[in-house]
Amino acid sequence: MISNLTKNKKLLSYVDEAVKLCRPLRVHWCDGSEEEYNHLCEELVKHGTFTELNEKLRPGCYLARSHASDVARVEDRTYICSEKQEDAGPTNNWTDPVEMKKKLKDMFSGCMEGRTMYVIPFSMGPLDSPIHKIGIEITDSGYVVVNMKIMTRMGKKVLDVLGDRTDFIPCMHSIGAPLKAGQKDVPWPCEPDPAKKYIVHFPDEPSIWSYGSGYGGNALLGKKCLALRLASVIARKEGWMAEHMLILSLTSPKDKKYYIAAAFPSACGKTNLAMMQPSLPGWKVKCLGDDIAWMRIGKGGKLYAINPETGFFGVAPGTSMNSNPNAMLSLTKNSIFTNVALTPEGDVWWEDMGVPPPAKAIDWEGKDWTPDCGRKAAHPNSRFTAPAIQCPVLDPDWEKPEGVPISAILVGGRRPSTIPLVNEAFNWEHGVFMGSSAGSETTTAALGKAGVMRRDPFAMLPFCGYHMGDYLAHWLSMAKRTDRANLPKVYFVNWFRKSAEGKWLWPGYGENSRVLKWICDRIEGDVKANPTAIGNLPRLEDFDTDGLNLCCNDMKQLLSVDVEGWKNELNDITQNYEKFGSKLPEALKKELEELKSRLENS
Ligand code: SAT
Ligand code: MN
Repeated sequence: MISNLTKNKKLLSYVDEAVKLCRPLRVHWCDGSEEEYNHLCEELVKHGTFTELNEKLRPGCYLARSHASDVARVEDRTYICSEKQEDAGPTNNWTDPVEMKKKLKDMFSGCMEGRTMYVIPFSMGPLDSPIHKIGIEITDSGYVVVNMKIMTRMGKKVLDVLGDRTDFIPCMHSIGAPLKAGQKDVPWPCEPDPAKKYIVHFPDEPSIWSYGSGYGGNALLGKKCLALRLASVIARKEGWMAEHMLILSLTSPKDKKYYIAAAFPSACGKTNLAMMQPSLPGWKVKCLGDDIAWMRIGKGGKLYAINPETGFFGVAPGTSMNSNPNAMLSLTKNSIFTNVALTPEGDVWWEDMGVPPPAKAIDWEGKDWTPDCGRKAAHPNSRFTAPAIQCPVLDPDWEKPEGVPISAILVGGRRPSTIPLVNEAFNWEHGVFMGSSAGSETTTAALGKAGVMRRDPFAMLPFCGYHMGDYLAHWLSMAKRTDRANLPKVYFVNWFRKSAEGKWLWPGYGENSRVLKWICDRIEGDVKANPTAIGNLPRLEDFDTDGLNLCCNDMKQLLSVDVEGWKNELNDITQNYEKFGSKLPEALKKELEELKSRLENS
């Protein structure tokens, strides 16, 4: 193999091996240029994968419709193939790595026949950051290339930084649909049989092999596979953290700036919070990232965070000028839409976009749609891919190589009952306990049943590349790496509480700035809290409800301890903890016992 972009021997021989195995028609090394991006988009239009949107309404934008079987992450087809099963732990699928590699090699054999193999050099993290990681994704999907161009630093500049280094992470991806001579192609080729899709991680190598899907986190391998599953394993070894968190900055009317990271499961509003427009006068939010935070102890012993990505892969339905104006403004141009509806004017539309539905449209499956047809126009997990630099509230420090110092960590999920609006941990260990017991109703971001409550520690259940018990121990160990006073304060938040009648109790979105304000007041030591059995809750008099149309009773319900609900919660947490067996850290057992006795005495 020769390439005019690199002389890296290990890389050239990796690509050689891949060519021998996958037998593509041709090989294209991605240089990451605008011309390349535009050319690939044109090819995708010709091929029928992309529809170009109206140049006046959505310049530089394209719509893709996936195959109906390929619409979300496939958690039950996702594997962590560590040498020892114990290292993958009870929350990950595991198969012996030798056996799995053999199976994958069989599947990848000839899998790119009739197709182009793209070689995508990419970096997670700014190339001048000490913790960037370089991956080489080999894929037969042009759609993946153009999405990777938005979501990562990609192309020649990455190879220049890589030079002769051998520490790149090989990421093999195929849609699993070889084209025989004369065979007619389809707009979204993939392996339609869910049982033949494989998203596999070999943390000991490390490497990634993904087969059969072209959608989101299954196929854009820098994101969940590298920046979370593999990075979490590397981070543990190297003493830092790879987390499923947004990063935002908040500036108070006194002009003091705070950086906050927040972990919520997929499709629970990370993008909305990350770019929120505060309803409180004088407060400003800026966005540094909406999905992933890499955090390590830095200057002065504080925890610093970087966003390893360069774009947003956000859920479209529900995104509107009301819920997230800054996301709407980020996706006005140069964006890719997947599985939303197409209007007769050549624009996109989705449910709860804040504009009336078009009289007719083409839905995400390419079928004619009218508002009364009884079907959704956009798939519930339809997405936009938008460049971060288009976000009107992007924080100027978002690419700082050393990251930004985090003052507070939020953990949350969709919890219609029991869990208060905001609850401050007593200390780091209690914060880790809160994160470890986080739960949320499942969403359509992963295939499977939506709306079922599941425990999702720190929103990392689908993304932790090793034993969850060891992961929680790693969180606890951060307290030994720096002075405790340097660690962020931890808060559990829940915007999704419902009344007995099933109505949302909290308006959410921009009003969440009221919660952030209380958190800043706590960081400053300006307000006292109400110490309860479950944590420090806001006193009603300290919580800013000015101009908020909420009845006092709702507020009380949002900020009080539901003792009966918490007793059930305890049982469920206890059951979930049993999974971790002897790997459950003693400190968390102790937290659980202490919570139990505090509740009994309350
Ligand atoms: O994994 S995806 O990138 O498809 C989205 C998510 O689940 O957060
Ligand atoms: Mn996510």
